[in-house]
Amino acid sequence: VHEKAEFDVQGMTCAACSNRVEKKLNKLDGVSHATVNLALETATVTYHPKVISTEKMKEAISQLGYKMEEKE
Ligand code: 9UX
Repeated sequence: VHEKAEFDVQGMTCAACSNRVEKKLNKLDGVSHATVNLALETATVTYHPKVISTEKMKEAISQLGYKMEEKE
């Protein structure tokens, strides 16, 4: 079963940034689909919660130099 998470992403200033974040999220095991909106500074991720946690996603993105926080 898929779950959907929405995040605020800080630090993206151009389209290459948002592409980088989007590609990284899509490469993670357990992520089925991720989209990043540069203008809104958001990421929407559909994932398998038994395979990956939102914590792991945040870690992966912080390694790229962006800050990602889950929306409530
Ligand atoms: Mo664009 Mo993002 O030149 O780090 S790729 S600002």
